[in-house]
Amino acid sequence: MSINYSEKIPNNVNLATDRKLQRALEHWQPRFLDWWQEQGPNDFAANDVYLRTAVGVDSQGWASYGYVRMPDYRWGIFLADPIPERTIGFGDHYGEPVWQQVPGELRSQFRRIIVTQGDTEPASVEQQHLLGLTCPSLYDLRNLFQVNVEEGRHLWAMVYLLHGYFGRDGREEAEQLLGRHSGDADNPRILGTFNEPISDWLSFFMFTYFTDRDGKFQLKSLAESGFDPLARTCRFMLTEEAHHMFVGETGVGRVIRRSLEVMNELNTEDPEKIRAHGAIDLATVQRYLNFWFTSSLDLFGSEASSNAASSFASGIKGRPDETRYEDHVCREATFDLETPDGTRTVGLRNAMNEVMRESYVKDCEIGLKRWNMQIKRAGYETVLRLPSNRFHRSIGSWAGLPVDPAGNLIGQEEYDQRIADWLPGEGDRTFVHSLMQRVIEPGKMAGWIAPPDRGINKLPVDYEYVRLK
Ligand code: BYC
Repeated sequence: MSINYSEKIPNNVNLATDRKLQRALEHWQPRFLDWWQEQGPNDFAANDVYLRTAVGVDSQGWASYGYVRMPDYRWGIFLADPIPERTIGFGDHYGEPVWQQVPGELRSQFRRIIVTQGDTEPASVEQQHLLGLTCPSLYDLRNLFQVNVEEGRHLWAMVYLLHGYFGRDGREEAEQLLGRHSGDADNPRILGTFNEPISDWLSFFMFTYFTDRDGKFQLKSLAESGFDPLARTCRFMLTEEAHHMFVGETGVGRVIRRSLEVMNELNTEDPEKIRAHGAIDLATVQRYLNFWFTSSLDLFGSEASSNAASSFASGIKGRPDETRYEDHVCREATFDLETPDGTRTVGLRNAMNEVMRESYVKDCEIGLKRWNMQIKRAGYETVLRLPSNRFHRSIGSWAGLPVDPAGNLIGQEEYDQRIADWLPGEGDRTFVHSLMQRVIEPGKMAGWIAPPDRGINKLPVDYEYVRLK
């Protein structure tokens, strides 16, 4: 289905044929733009940015590139093409035709999940609100803005579903998506990680590596949904999401490469000397990694969850890549959970959050292997590690317990003494912030990060990706 760009809201859902929905969304559009102006990267509203915009929903050639001022970006509603005669792939309704409307009895559960998904999108734009002011290069500045405008579009994707399928309740929820704010003491975003500040670029790269990857897994599981418009929306969002994780993986990789260059140059592994030379030592990289990885683990919810069981049973949310499993009903199967009180056997349906978390952890390891290879090739023995999924948790049975990164339960006193070795502390943040000086000459990089291997869309690295003048 092609995208119609002649309408106020670009779309491939035949919006013009549903006047009521079109009016409701056109009413929401100026509110979105007001929110973007207040909470988005507004210092750059007048600048041309080299951005990609979706022009189709095929995996091949789906985007076009060109200079756009961000407030003029064509945020729209794009669903992947329907799969003919698609059936529900899991749970109690396995094999039945997918739903084109939300079944009445599942309305509030679907709404809750769509609102939770929708809430993360503007939250991340709010978290990154000021990062543009300290960009390490024009290339990175452009990538930040690309991520921001696409998170804005993902908000549109969820708002379309709320307006189109949930009546007045949906419209009210869509308003509230612009009313909650990341880190707001009175009206925060729903999930923990999305209230954490992202005020430096190392955090941004960790966030796009680890937290956007939670997005990948949650979207994959919703792409399995029995509610077909949700499944199709998420399938297309995944196409855009891949670049966000690329920004994270290459961003962290470039920070490491620069540290290794400085280590070689000075012939030292001493963090103080590396810092004094303006690069980020690997121990600090590990602490930032520990923070964002564990915070992102919380985003999967509790290990044993009746919500997860009921979402799976009723066809709302499957497992990522559901087809790779043999049993799609999972009525009898069980799962052994390691809890602080020992092994606990629960029904597999109740353990779906943990099943997803396990797949997520495996996927996280891929980038670590690449980063560690870089370190090894440079001749160093340091190995970056994902901490245990029991460490530094705020959700689930390990929440709030004094566990070390290897997963051992230790005394609270020892934990408090050693936590500064494991998570970024005040000193780390002050140091990392001190490096965040803006570099805007095309092709130049801040001293704490190596240049990327290549530019965007086959352009050179020194292309003027953002016109600041
Ligand atoms: N923080 O039974 P439980 C993305 C709540 S990222 C705070 O343990 P359940 C993106 C939970 O909501 C992907 N609260 O788990 C990335 C529930 O509250 P209610 C986002 C939490 O229900 C980067 C209660 O605890 N998408 O797209 O299975 C940039 C009991 O929950 C947290 C989704 O998450 C937490 N970490 O929930 C931009 C998909 N964890 O309802 C974008 C939609 C749990 O009792 N969400 N709670 O008040 C879901 O599928 C599910 O709601 C959860 C797990 C994955 C969150």
